[in-house]
Amino acid sequence: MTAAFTMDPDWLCFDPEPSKPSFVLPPGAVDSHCHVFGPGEQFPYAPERKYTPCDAGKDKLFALRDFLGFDKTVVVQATCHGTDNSAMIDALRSAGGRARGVASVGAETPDEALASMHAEGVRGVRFNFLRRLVDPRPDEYYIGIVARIAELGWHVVIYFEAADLETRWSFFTSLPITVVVDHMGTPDLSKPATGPGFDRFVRLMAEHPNFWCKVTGAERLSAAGPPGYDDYVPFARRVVEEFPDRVLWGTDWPHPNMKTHMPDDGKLVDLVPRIAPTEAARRRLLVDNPMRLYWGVQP
Ligand code: 0GY
Repeated sequence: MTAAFTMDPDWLCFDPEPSKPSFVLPPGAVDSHCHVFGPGEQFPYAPERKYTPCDAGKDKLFALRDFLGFDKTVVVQATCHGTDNSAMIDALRSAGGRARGVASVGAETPDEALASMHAEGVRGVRFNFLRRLVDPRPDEYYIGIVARIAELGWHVVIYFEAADLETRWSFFTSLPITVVVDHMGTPDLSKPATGPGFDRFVRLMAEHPNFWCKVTGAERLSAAGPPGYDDYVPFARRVVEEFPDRVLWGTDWPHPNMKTHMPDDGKLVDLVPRIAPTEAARRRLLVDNPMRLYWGVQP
């Protein structure tokens, strides 16, 4: 018998009818941060999850990809599925080579499973440090996993609260592989983009060339809100300008844990020319960089 799941009472489901973006994405554009949720009856949510979402399966993800004008997607394992990567892998299998994956694995995940995920298109693991999403583990736990995935040439994606950067600095910077930071390290957008808080994050990127940044998360970081998300723009633009070869962008669909509004994904795409004002910068952000990191293709 399959499990039935009821989404959290305050859960906001993704926008079923986003607008067509005014900005036309370049050919070969990659949505480098999105997820699949279930459907729960086919891919049950993990018992240890911290939230139960609305189902948002691969068919809806691929329909959005085509509607917005993306060519490819990077599907990031969501915490509601724990370390059972089946829904994400199923999406990769259905994408005909047009998707790559970032998995969630544990110390108990055997090497054979990692190798098999590699064959399916997984190229990294995500470590989530947000207490509202996962229970914390000691640094050694992550270090052991990194040693194993390094052999596959994978990278690690880290998601953390800006307030934790100082205390985790030496751990993060000791990681001997490529590290991709989600949502610009979650800066406080009410502060200046050139102030000490965000300067610390920019210094992390500047001093550690193995660090990459997803200039994502407008909808979850912004206090200004839709449609312009004006407070997000200077932060993302700064990172794109300073590190043009180490930035990625994605929709973050289906936007887990949005409590105040659900973004229109078309309007999110329209942010791209504001954070990457030149065609060359947009090509790196949307095509060249993800193709290098996820498909091993040099521009
Ligand atoms: C995001 C952000 C969130 C959730 C997850 O895996 C997840 O559950 O990533 C969040 O709640 O901030 O990047 O999708």
